[in-house]
Amino acid sequence: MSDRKAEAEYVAALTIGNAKVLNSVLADDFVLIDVVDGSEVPKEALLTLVSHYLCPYVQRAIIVASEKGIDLNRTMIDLAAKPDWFLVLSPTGKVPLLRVRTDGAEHVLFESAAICEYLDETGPVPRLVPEDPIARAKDRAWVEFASGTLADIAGLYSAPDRETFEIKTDVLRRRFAQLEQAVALPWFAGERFGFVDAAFGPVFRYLDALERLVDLSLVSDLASVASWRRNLADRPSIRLAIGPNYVTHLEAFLRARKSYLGHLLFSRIVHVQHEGSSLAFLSAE
Ligand SMILES: N[C@@H](CCC(=O)N[C@@H](CS)C(=O)NCC(=O)O)C(=O)O
Repeated sequence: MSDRKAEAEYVAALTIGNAKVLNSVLADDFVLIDVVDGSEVPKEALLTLVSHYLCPYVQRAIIVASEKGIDLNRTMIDLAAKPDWFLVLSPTGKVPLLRVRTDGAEHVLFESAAICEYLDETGPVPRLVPEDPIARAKDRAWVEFASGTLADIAGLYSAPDRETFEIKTDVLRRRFAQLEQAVALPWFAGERFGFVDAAFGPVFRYLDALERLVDLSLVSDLASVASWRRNLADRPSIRLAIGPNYVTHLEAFLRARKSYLGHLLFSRIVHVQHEGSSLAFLSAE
């Protein structure tokens, strides 16, 4: 190996925090990054996650990368005005996408499950996915369960009327009761943090935001789920998977829904006329 390549690989490995993986995928013409002052930025990053700041599926990929010690570059897009380059790259029009530059070529991975598996397989050991086929199959199934839970949460905050809202609340209550039977603690599968934990971190974040706005009591009498939720909230990879304004943005997103929830929250806003201007307060109700 030439001195130049060895040095470059060393620097790139430092930057990515994962020498084993990235050394094997570096092409001869890769760009160096100054890890000390960050002054040189690569023309094309090795791993770039195309993201949206609120997306729970994006968070899964960020959590897995963080657990594996892999740095991801991020490109945020506005899902309400998707850029043309994104529509060309993404077969589904959804985030996350992972752009992987390897051997001078670029690959675009889509679907959070595929992205998480790629990061887990190419990152350093230990693997987050269990070796045992039964444990692995269970993990996959519960990750799907997490996606179903996110869909039900979306159903709840989008419910057009009280009846649908209550049906969705019951559906979610049943889902969390099922989890109570399945969770091992301290993590979903016991001592090993895995994909199911990465998938439920963002689910509980939604729940935190919803519960700050309305009293749903979805998990109040579920001791194991409550304990797991606390463990997830404290896990650095989960805490750091969101930006500083995430909570404000998420609450604004939920409040702005043209839905029963939006109506419920809006009706709790008391408008007061004061010296010709209208002031809005959240009622204590
Ligand atoms: N099954 C996909 C779901 C991803 C997903 O639903 N992403 C949402 C944002 S959280 C999205 O991009 N929505 C844009 C759209 O549907 O147009 C995955 O796991 O990656």
